[in-house]
Amino acid sequence: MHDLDAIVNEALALFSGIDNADQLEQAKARYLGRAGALTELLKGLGKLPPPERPAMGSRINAAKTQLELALQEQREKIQARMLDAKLAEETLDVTLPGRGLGLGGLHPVTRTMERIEALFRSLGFAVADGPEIETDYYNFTALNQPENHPARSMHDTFYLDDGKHLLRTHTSPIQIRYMEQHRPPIKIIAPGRVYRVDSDATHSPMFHQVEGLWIDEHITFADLKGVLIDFLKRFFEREDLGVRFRPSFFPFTEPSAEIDMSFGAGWLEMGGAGMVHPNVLRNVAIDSERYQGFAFGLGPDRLTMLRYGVNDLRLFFENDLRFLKQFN
Ligand code: 2NL
Repeated sequence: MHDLDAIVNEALALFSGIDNADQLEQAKARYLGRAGALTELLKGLGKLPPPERPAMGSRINAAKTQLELALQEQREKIQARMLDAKLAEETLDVTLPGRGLGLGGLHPVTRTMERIEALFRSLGFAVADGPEIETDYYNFTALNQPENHPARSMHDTFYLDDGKHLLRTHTSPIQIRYMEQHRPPIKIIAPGRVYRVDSDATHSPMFHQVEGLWIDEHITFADLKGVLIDFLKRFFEREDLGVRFRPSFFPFTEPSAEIDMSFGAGWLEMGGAGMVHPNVLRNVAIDSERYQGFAFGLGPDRLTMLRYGVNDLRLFFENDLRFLKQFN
């Protein structure tokens, strides 16, 4: 029957030209739907002479099956094309380098602080801590610093508005507090931030200090020298390092000395030290006839500048990543 072949050929041609799933289903309806061309043919079977009906019926059913198969094939083609397009659009180059984890690093002064703590721990020192906001008593009075000492002036020290508190100007108050709470032997370092009214290429209003204290029945100036020379040699990894103790004065030590280190042609001041003044021991109720010891103060910012060759202290506190990245 020409009619049937024509319909099938027309449908096959139509289906194969469609690349959209919705349009394909609409096209299907035109042949296999309720009022579709093949459906109409089936409905017309009754008008044929009875002997012709079975053969025509099976031909129409075969045509239906053929169209269903063609439709399924076209559906799969459309789906495959859509998947290809999607994959092309969402291309991922797995060979590109990763974005990295964006890890941070330790500040150079923090590295120095940790190094100082590790070195003194290896010499048997414990590490003590305390508040940055202090009272006049712990910062000055307990340290035998006279009432009229220039360091106490508002010109040199940051005072809080309450008139009672100040920002500690050294970490000595940590050690006073520790001595109030512990009896000798006492062997500690006190690292931390300190504050003074001062600001230029070599002074920052906030800077760092590490003080140390060793009190026992028989600690002498020789112990002071031994500990500090050993520390400086190990910190700078220089066995031939020159260290010099130059007579000086601090209200809280007697005798007192500045600690110098040979650097190239000359000497550089690294900190101060001395035997703890008997008045300071008396203030924390330690028997100064039975016990004695030494104390020292070092500048970790200065130590960091020398170790890494940094010439301006302010670079440490500007937090410019171009600077900080060089240490990690
Ligand atoms: C310096 C000088 C020094 C001390 C700090 C101290 C602490 C107590 C008792 C006695 Cl609790 N002394 N500390 C002693 C001598 C010097 O620091 O130039 N620091 C950067």
